[in-house]
Amino acid sequence: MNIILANPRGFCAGVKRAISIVENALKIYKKTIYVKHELVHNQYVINELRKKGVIFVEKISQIPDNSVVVFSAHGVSKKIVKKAIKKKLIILNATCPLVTKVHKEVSACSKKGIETILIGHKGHPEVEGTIGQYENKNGKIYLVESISDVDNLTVKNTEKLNFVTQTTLSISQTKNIISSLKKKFPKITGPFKEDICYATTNRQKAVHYLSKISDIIFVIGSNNSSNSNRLTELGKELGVFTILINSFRDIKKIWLKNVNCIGITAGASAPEILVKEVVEYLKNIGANKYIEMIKVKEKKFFRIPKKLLIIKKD
Ligand code: 0CM
Ligand code: SF4
Repeated sequence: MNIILANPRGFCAGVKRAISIVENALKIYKKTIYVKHELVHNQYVINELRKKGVIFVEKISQIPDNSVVVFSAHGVSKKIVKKAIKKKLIILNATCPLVTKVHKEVSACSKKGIETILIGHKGHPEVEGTIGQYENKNGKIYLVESISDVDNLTVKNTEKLNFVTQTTLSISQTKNIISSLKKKFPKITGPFKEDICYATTNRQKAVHYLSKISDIIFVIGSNNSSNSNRLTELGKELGVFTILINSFRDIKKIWLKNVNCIGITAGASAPEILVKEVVEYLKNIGANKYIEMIKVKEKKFFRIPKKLLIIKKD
């Protein structure tokens, strides 16, 4: 059995920034750090931060007044920001800048009274945060998840309409939904392609390569992680037995019967340590040493807020 590691895989710039914000906040504020929602959708990351005293809450009302709150990488609605201000919370915003970009677009449309269509998954926190940027009572933001949602959609004014997308969607499915939107509403405006982020795009491309050589693909990630689920879905669509696993502990030996090549990738919120553990486990049960797929260097880096910078002394 050979092991092939996808590249790129794992942590993206937005996740690294979110984790640095919380870790630096722990050092600077020296008091309990509350995080609205899971900072990133990964059980291992959340458990590690819990061990350091971080408290994760779903509602702002669960946080004592004057505390420090971090908004998760997926972003929050304007209503949530107002609630946090009302409680006099110190706000540290770990929303990924690429999500904030979409927020700004929706907010601008809301101000101009341009109705907006969001392509995304109902109930996902990023979708809730993006919908929550549209505050104009005379207009609306509509959520579509599929082509049939587009078919059933009616808007107030087909002449003034914009679309945006969730950042972690399937590239191919989104392309098809956008085509049907453009067919139904020829005047619709929107991003050049979609708002799917660089990390999601690159990890999906890597799964395409991986699928050509793998008999099985392990996607390391948690089950509430949208981008990790999209990688799993893609592997399956490409005809490879693909499974989302939290860690090596989820692997069943029976899956590896008659397997020559094991492909491994990791979602944007899954740390490299989990990849290393999977590789070690597979080597222990007889796999050869791993081969890394041609490396694509991701250069994206997002700065953390200035007030959280820790100056290192020599
Ligand atoms: O959005 P998704 O569920 O993929 O979130 P994640 O925490 O797994 O990945 C990073 C992000 C964002 C936004
Ligand atoms: Fe940002 Fe994309 Fe990472 Fe989400 S997956 S945090 S949008 S870079």
